[in-house]
Amino acid sequence: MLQGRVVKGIGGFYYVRTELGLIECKPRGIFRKEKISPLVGDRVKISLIKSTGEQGVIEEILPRENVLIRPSVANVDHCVIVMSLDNPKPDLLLLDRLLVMAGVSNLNSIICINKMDLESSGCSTEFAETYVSAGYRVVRTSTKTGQGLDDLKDALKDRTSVFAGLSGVGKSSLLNSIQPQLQLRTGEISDRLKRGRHTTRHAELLELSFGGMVVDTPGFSSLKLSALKYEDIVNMDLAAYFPEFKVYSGRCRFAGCRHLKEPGCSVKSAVEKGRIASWRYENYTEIMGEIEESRRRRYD
Ligand SMILES: Nc1nc2c(ncn2[C@@H]2O[C@H](COP(=O)(O)OP(=O)(O)O)[C@@H](O)[C@H]2O)c(=O)[nH]1
Ligand SMILES: [Mg+2]
Ligand SMILES: [Zn+2]
Repeated sequence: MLQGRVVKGIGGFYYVRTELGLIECKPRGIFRKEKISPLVGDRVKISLIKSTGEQGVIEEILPRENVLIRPSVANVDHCVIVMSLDNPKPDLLLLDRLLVMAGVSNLNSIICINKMDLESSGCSTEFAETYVSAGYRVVRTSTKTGQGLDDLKDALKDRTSVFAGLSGVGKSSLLNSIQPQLQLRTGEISDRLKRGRHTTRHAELLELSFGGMVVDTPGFSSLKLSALKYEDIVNMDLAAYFPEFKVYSGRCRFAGCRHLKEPGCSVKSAVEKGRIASWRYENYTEIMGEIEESRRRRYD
């Protein structure tokens, strides 16, 4: 049997990239009976239909490493969270929220600070260093000057990537810059308009010429993962998604310290001493509140 990867699905057909090229497939009937459908990104085993040799049947879906709901795609290696220095200004709460969401799902994140050509004060340095020392890969790019595009390519190479970030930060422009053939539309408010018209957007995996795949819906700002919900994070565990808290959290006076109002909290004193960036801590408390709020809504 031939192995391949589903790169798109249209009207009940799935297009599977194999060593023999792109093959149009139908899923086996058993999948429908069991209410399982293949997803873009699935690794599958297919058999060829002898009469044509160009069509196939999906016989087996290999176990999924993860599944994103929005966009609907399986087996993503990492999430590229894009923000811009200006137009729009960085939304650090959104960034930290996305980092938590991705972390909870065992999805790596890289942070891309775009529109570096708009930098005047060197303000991106402190910002970048904070995330680098927390253990994230940070690339700084500009589609106008070409800065950092090789770094970004290097981060995308041989992986399956999904882009996230506010509309207007330059996600489509970045993809076009590293692969001009993509010709994605840029500078539009079309994401919202499209959604308003209820146009169904099927995710598609685009192949990068230098190796790697990227999900073609670079227009959403929230990640949704099927297996886990935001409110499933146990309060205490949220700190695990703020890697730079770790060296301090073991030294809090109370085991199970949530680093909020507890006395003798080492995380809080690290914030006071400037060893943890204050916005990271503020976002931690904000996200903690959001988790509690959504849990309350669920159980009330
Ligand atoms: N100054 C500057 N503008 C950029 C850069 N990258 C993208 N833009 C502009 O930002 C706007 C939004 O870009 P787009 O790629 O559509 O953003 P998306 O909504 O995240 O896909 C467009 O007008 C782009 O020309 C950059 O590096 N520097
Ligand atoms: Mg776009
Ligand atoms: Zn503490």
